[in-house]
Amino acid sequence: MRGVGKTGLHTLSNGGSCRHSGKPWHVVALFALTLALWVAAGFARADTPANFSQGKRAARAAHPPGTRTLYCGCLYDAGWRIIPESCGFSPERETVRSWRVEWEHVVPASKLGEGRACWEERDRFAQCVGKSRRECCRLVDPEFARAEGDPLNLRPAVGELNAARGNRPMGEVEGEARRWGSCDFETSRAAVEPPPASRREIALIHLVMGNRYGLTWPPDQFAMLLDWLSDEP
Ligand SMILES: [Ca+2]
Repeated sequence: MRGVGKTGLHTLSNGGSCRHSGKPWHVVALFALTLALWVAAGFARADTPANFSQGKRAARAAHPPGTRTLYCGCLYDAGWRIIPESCGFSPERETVRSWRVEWEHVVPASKLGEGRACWEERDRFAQCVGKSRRECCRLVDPEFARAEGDPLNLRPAVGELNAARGNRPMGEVEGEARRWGSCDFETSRAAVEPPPASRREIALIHLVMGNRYGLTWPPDQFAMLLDWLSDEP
């Protein structure tokens, strides 16, 4: 934004010379204002990630090593590798995803795609032949691409837990099974249950994303999100 101010001032300071060319001052001022707004709009666009790759870059900057993963509260090192002793995580089935930080869509990509032509009627788009629904939406629907890359919705997660979550909604799961060491993260066929410490943030993200991209929630899920919102942070 500093650049915008500079440009605006610079343009205004040139107003004097413009006056010599016969333009009334308010035309010059209006031009300067328009230019400043145009530059500001350019800055705003540059700051808003347009897709998932740009969004991940912004998310990495917002959650550097030293912060904790969303579902298990694990720390990670400068190489974005999970430090298991920091959270009591132990993999259920060790793979490369067990130890790496991934950028989890708190509101799943399938929810962002739901109801869009690119998601529901992929065969209407020539560019989408042979592509998945998600790939198709990235190609033909810039709003989907922005939603998929919105850093607000991206949080660091243990890759294995990201995989276990899939695209299921958040919910409350019967019992207190512990599949991953002492991680308080439960799954069922219908839902996943995040730890109490993350619920308020997760609820907020759902509500803001809903507002930003016109998403709606089934009444029982909406009631649960409101309930989580009133949880202590
Ligand atoms: Ca439970």
